[in-house]
Amino acid sequence: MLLQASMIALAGSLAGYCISTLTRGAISREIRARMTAETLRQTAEAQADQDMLTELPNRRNFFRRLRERLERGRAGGEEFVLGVVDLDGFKSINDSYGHTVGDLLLIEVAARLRDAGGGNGLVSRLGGDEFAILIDGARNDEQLHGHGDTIRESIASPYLISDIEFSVSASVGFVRSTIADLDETGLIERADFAMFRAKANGSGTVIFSHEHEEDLEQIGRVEQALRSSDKEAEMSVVFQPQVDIASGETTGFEALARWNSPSLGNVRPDVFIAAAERTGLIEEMTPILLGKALKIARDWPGDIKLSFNLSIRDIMSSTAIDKLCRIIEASDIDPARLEFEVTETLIMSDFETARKSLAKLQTLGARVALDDFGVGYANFGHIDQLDINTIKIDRSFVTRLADGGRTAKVIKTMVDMCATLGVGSIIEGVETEQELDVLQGIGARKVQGYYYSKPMPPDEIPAFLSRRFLARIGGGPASVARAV
Ligand code: G
Ligand code: G
Ligand code: MN
Repeated sequence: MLLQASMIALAGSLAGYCISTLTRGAISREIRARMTAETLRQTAEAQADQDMLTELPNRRNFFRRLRERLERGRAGGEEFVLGVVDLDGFKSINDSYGHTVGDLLLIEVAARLRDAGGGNGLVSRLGGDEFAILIDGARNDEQLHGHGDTIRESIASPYLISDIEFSVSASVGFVRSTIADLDETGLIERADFAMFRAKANGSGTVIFSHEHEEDLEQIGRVEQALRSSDKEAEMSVVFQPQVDIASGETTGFEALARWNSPSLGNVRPDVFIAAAERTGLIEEMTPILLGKALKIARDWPGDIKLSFNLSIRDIMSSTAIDKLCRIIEASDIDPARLEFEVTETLIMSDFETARKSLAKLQTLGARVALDDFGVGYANFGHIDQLDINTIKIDRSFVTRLADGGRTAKVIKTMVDMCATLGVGSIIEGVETEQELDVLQGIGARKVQGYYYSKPMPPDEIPAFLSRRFLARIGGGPASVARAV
């Protein structure tokens, strides 16, 4: 199934490439004429309040009108609803068919939004593929969901551009002007937040609520504490073993970040890592965490490897990746013992930059792993294009083993495919003996999960390694030599 899916993905991108090359010529001629007129208009409109591409009111204009509406509201005027509409899947059309097609699509989206926005709705372009609407008057949840559906349906019907059919979908976030006493930035932020929620859970339309306000406050507290944190003192790394199922031997550990904040206590890693990415503080954090992990791993037996997670910002800037390379070089660790984990989603945001950064790590001798494989694109083509060394099969597969079905076969297909490609595989999230038995049965190689150990502090590692060694050889004096 997976094989088939990845072949379809490959064939799809190939076909897309051919079509886009053929049509690009025709489209660019069409657009060139448009451009000449456009250039003339641009000068005239440079100071104007209009978005030049879609001819909708632009961001600046929208913010001004929003401010006016808020002031009127405060003076006892009518309440209103702010909506933010963001396209899903626009970037991939832009990337594979060119910006010309992207531009034509945006023009059409704008026209549809103008119609669907409703008679009294002011529609504007905030930038990129993000639009805003202002709807006068009070609306209940049901009405807003209905309005969101109308907008999304109008955007979702196919687009015909130079005889090719395209489709995109949209996510919508609404916020009522009465939610709190906010300025225009605060209100847009909340509509954006609702829109991102809609995008993340695939629900289409989300209305900003008081619970969302609490989430925002929590996020604000984490970001604030992170800004003023002493990362060197407050952050640490714990380690989870990776085990070879056949021999039962620990082959390495994955480093996982922990943050004990003096004001917030222990903050969940997914929460503070997301906050660090949003605020850009990850650029300061990753070198500190990597430094700590390397220093600890230096004391391990020479055959034990270290895996380390990287974020999007770590590999999207050459300054950031160069800094990490220097830290690796300055450590006493053989880079061949290091593996850096990145996710596919992260790589796809800018494939070429990601490829260059990962190649820098590999030039040093380090390895690269694709983390959480199978939940995102699951494109086996990426393994080749990026020269990936290891695939980490997402733990959701092991979780689904209990349901029976074909999950075991899907895992086996992935493991076998990795073996054929000469790529390592690690199955994540193994929690029970039963799961381990199934995995052993299908010829899985390496696993990671609570069954062997939860992430542990560094001082527990020597005892863990010697215990596992004793278990393997059945105890005895020889094992003591290995116990560090
Ligand atoms: O430990 P766990 O709850 O520990 O980790 C949650 C998430 O945070 C995982 O997706 C993991 O990949 C990520 N993560 C853990 N440590 C780090 C780190 O040092 N850097 C980055 N970028 N991500 C990390
Ligand atoms: O995204 P990444 O694979 O880096 O995430 C590692 C995360 O998985 C960490 O949060 C770690 O604590 C968690 N984890 C590791 N083993 C298991 C397991 O067996 N079960 C569950 N539920 N989580 C696990
Ligand atoms: Mn990981």
